[in-house]
Amino acid sequence: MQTEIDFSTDGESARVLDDGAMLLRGYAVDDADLLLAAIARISAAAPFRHMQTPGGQTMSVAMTNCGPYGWVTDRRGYRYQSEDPLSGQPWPSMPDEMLNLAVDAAAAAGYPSFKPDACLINRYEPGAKMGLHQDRDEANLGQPVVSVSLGLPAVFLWGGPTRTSPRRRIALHHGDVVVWGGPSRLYFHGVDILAAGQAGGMSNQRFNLTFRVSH
Ligand code: MD6
Ligand code: FE
Repeated sequence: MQTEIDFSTDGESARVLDDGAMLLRGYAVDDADLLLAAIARISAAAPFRHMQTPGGQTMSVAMTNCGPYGWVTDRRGYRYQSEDPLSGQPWPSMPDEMLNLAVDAAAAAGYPSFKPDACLINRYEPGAKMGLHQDRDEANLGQPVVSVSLGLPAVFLWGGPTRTSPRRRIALHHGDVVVWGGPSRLYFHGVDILAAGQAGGMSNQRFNLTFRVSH
């Protein structure tokens, strides 16, 4: 079951999506240019690539990572590892501007001791999407995930505890931050097919940074 897209940009800056989950509208807007410059540096060292799912599908979203650990998927499964499989080298370090933003956003959402050791960087081009999934590859599910959206708006599909739970459609814009943990930490979610356009000084791209405590 799906409802209307929830644009709710009518002045509110933070809203609770569910118990433990909060949307901080525009929280990262002032840092966006710094974050985009950091993404350019990181992806020069660890390029965006389309990974394979364990089932053998190529993902439409291109990914890279920074920080001590990076999330990867291939025929062997989903996992975190400290080396980029393309180069065998450690992932680029997590820039202070990224780390500080994630820590501050987590604190603003009620998670004061968030110390991420992994940042997955997703790049969407028009037509890309992310199927419904849970984030469950982290050893410590007591810690939240902090998610930062940059560039084109996307429709985030926010579900519930089971794959068939009703889903809300929530527009995520340039600079929006979602923080979730607690009772909704394992809620199913995804991203609908990205439409072409321009936002945040970029054409036809959306980046999403997800910060996690992987170990
Ligand atoms: C995205 N985000 O927004 C995909 N997962 O492109 C996620 O899958 C996600 O935003 C866990 C927590 C926050 C997220
Ligand atoms: Fe996710």
